[in-house]
Formats: sequence, C-alpha cells, structure tokens
Amino acid sequence: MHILHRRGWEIPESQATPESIYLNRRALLGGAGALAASAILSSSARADTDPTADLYPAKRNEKFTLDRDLTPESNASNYNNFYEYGTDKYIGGRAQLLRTRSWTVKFEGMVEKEMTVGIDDLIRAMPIEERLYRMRCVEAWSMAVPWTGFAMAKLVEYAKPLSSAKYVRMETFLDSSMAPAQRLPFFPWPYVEGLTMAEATNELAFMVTGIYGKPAVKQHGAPLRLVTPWKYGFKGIKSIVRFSFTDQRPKGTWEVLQASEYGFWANVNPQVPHPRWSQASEEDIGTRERRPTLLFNGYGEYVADLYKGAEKEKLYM
Ligand SMILES: Nc1nc2c(c(=O)[nH]1)N[C@H]1C(S)=C(S)[C@@H](COP(=O)(O)O)O[C@H]1N2
Ligand SMILES: [Mo]
Repeated sequence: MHILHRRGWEIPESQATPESIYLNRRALLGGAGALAASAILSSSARADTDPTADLYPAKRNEKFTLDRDLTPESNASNYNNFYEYGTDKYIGGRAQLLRTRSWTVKFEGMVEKEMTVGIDDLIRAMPIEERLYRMRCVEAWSMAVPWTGFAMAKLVEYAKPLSSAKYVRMETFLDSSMAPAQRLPFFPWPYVEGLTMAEATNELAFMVTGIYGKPAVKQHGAPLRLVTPWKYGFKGIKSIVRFSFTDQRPKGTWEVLQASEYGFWANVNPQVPHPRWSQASEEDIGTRERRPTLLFNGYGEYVADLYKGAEKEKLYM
C-alpha cells in the first residue's frame, strides 16, 4: 500500500510537535505499542463477538450513488483519524484495544425520559441499511465507502426529544484503559461533536454500525459512529456513548482546540480555504488521484436549504 504524504495535522502546529514526541515516548503507543496491541487483540477480539453480526451485509439503499469508485477496504481501514489511539493515521492495530461489548448508549437532557440502552438492543430496534457515501476530511483527503447503519432521524425519533431541544451533542467514550492516548494532556477528552436538530434529522445524517458489509471495524469507530457526508470528517464522531439534547450550541473538540480553524458548521466548500491550506481539491486515499472538491461534498441537493438565512455565519469551517 502507498503511504500518503502526511498533511498538516488538524491540531495547531504549535501543539503538533510536542504531542507527537510525547506519543512516541509512550510505551503503549510507539512500535512496542503496536506489538502490545496485537498481543491483546487475540483475546479481546474473541470477547467482542458481535451479537448483531447476522444483520450484515444489509440491503443497500440505492438512492445514494457515487461519482467515483469505492475506496478499497484495505485503504479505508488503514488510514484513519482516531486521536484516542494517537495522532498518526496508522492507528488500526492500536484501536484493537477498544472493547465494543458490553456497550451502552445514554440519551439525556431535553428528552421525554432519559434512558440508557444496550448497543445490541438499539441496533435491533433500527432499520439497518447500506449506503455508499463520499467522505472528505478537512485535511484534504477523501474516500468513498459502503457504510452500514441507520438514519440518524430514526435514532432521534427513538430518543423522543422535547420540542425545546435545538441541538444534539454527542460524546465518545472516556476510558484510558482502552484508549491510552486519552492520558495525553493536550486534548480535551472525551471527543465531542454536535448537530442542529434539523441536521440530525436530515435524511443524509447516518449512524454507522458497519462498513464493507460487515460489523463496524474498531478503527472506524465501532460500535456506533456518526457520518455527515456534506461536512468535514471531524464532525463524524466515533464510538459514541452519549447523546444529549440541548438548547445550547455544543462546542466540538476541534472548535475547543482551535476556534480560528474549526467551527460548528464545518460544511465542505472548495472556495473557503482552511487558514493553512486550500480546500479546492482533495486526494483520494484509494487511487491517490486529486479531484476537485465539491460544495457540500456534492450533497447540496439534500442539505443546501438547511443553511438558508445563516449565510453570515461561518458555515464552511
Ligand atoms: N472519537 C473520535 N472521532 C473521530 C475522530 C477522532 O479523533 N476521535 N477523528 C475524526 C476525523 S478528523 C475524521 S477525518 C474521521 C475519520 O474517519 P475514518 O477513520 O473512519 O475514515 O473520524 C472523525 N471522528
Ligand atoms: Mo478529519
């Protein structure tokens, strides 16, 4: 496999160097870490047998078509952002420390009744389907993959939010025993993201439980992760444990880290450069070809209306 050139990290440059040095010193995260992780893998993989495996492959929803080839699985699953396992892209081995069962998801805040649900009960309550989506990282790489999961609108319906709720805030697990990088001081753990209710119930917003016709792979954010294909990839929070319905706009992790570079909306727009690089084109992690980036990542017909009247906001960062 080709190793892509490293692009600018999403974290401020001033922090990137000390962080990567610190990471390399950690026994669990350096070369020794990969060995440790693979030793643990054989036992944890058995413990994580997926009780919903019979749901895969799910029927494909043909409505969502691609303008490019699917990215080979070996590229998509070996080039990831998952800072809980380090700031480099090759966290696939380390991410096997993630224990995806047992796993519970909490619904709280402005809901009829707060509840905590086991992941398997939740998945079985949802209409599972496969969708082919493009994904565009803010770092200007992209892929096109078959996700399995269910419409986020169905999850919102299940959670029964009050009409006063305006946003949904999502949180990743916090447990350094299965994500050693969560001991690092630079990051405001746990990872947080948020959407407006209109975004969360837009038909494109998708809760992912699987990829390539199989239950979710840990490095992609098993057992439950968000994808919003019209937004930069960092909105797609992985390994979610909590959905909080609120009338306050949530601050995502990247906005907390560097508000001058990353905002709440993060809609893809080739004409609005990141302060440190152009967003005009992207590199496909499968073919390594560059292609022009599309407004809303090509999904404008579904989502452009969501932002009418909000033009003065920083919609594209
Ligand atoms: N919890 C968590 N979720 C996360 C991230 C992360 O570091 N931690 N990285 C985000 C970023 S920057 C991107 S581009 C996508 C990458 O998804 P992939 O590895 O499945 O391609 O996950 C997003 N979700
Ligand atoms: Mo990203």
